[in-house]
Amino acid sequence: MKNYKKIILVALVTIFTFQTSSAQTKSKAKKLSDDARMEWWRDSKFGMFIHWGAYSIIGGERGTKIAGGGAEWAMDKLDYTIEDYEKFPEMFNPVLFDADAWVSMAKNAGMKYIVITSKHHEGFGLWDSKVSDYDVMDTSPFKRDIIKELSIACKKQGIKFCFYYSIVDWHHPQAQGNLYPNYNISQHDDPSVVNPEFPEYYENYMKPQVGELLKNYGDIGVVWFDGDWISDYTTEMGKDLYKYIRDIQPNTIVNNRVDKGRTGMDGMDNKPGEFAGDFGTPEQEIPDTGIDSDWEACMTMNGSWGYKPSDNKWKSNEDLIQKLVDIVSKGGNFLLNIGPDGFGRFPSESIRRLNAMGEWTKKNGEAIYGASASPFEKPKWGRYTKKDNVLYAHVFNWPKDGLLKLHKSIKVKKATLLTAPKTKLSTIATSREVLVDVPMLAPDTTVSVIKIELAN
Ligand code: FHN
Repeated sequence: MKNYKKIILVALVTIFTFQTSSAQTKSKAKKLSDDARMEWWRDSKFGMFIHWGAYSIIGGERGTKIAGGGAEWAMDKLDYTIEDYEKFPEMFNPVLFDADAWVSMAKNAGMKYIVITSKHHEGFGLWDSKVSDYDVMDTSPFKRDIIKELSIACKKQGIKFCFYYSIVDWHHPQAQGNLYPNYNISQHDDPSVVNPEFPEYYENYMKPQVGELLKNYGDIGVVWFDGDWISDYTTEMGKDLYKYIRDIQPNTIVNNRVDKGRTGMDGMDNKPGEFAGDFGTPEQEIPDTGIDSDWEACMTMNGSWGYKPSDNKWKSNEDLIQKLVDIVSKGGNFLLNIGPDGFGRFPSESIRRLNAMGEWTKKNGEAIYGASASPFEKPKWGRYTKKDNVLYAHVFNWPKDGLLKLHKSIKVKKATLLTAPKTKLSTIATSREVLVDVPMLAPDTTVSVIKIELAN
């Protein structure tokens, strides 16, 4: 009997130890230098943003009304009361969700990381939160931890898993919940429109939720905050949060919206002073020139982050590929969005674009991944990227006369088409430019890449 008790005790201790060490891991990873920590992200260049939540059921429509802009703002734009809106999380049951399929679509497109909205402004969480019942496990019939499934699928397929978290919370009574619905974006910067209880939401809800996401789902590549613009949120909170995250996972990268360094909705920090955050976040825009710090442009494929079937303004494949090249030539990363529907499906228009980008990146990835910004101003015909002693000319407008004009200071050792390395292209240096003799027809109808090995 004594032995029997001992066996049970040992078994219980073992189970408990295993559970706490596997589920509640505080990373034991060695703290890397900032450059080493940022390396994978700087080299990756291309990631997938996923906006998914209860708003994905709504699709931006209510009766005859269609929400202007992003459909993930349905709660606000379509004037739902909190009580009415709660019905959507209560029916969120995306039975077609397949984490492995999502991750392989990102991977095939050439994306190296995925950032999913763990909680958007609506306040509904896609993971099993112990801090709240307003999540997929407690409120929804789905009862599958989406963050867990996606983080496992990412790990399996070698894609970095990252999460977005909204500071804004229209559902929580200590955040915007008690001001809602008479609270709109124009008031977000107004210091008189704050919830005096917001510090309690920050300390007892938001911070612990971010902690759960960092402790229970393995290595987190990036923590991507949003909603920093509300005046309830302070720079002291931002700095505290950044430290809290790095204490749990020392090598995680955090976007600049963790703090208050940007003016309004500007992408880059531009206020005087020191602010936490590792990279800037231009949204729906690409800066005109390179920027001397880390940045990532996030963008939608149509005009909405969340699923919105009425929005048919899809960017073309060519436009998206050229945007990727433009961003890389200016030293940035491209975070391209998908808004899956309420069943868990990617819109077919998005899948087509992912496939086209995959075809291009498979052939031309050498000129993208790990490449640095162009050392030259952008040429009329396209963009340059650079890697060690190699310059890549990304040609958007193929020269009609078969002569590509390179910057005059370029000293060419060898020029080839990236996709046909055996075809050597001849070059002639004149006093005004270097001419490359290229085939009359563009090898790629979107962007053709010429690889130029530089003479020392
Ligand atoms: O309001 C959000 C919006 O819905 C979306 O999530 C984007 C993505 O960067 N961020 C906010 C606006 O800046």
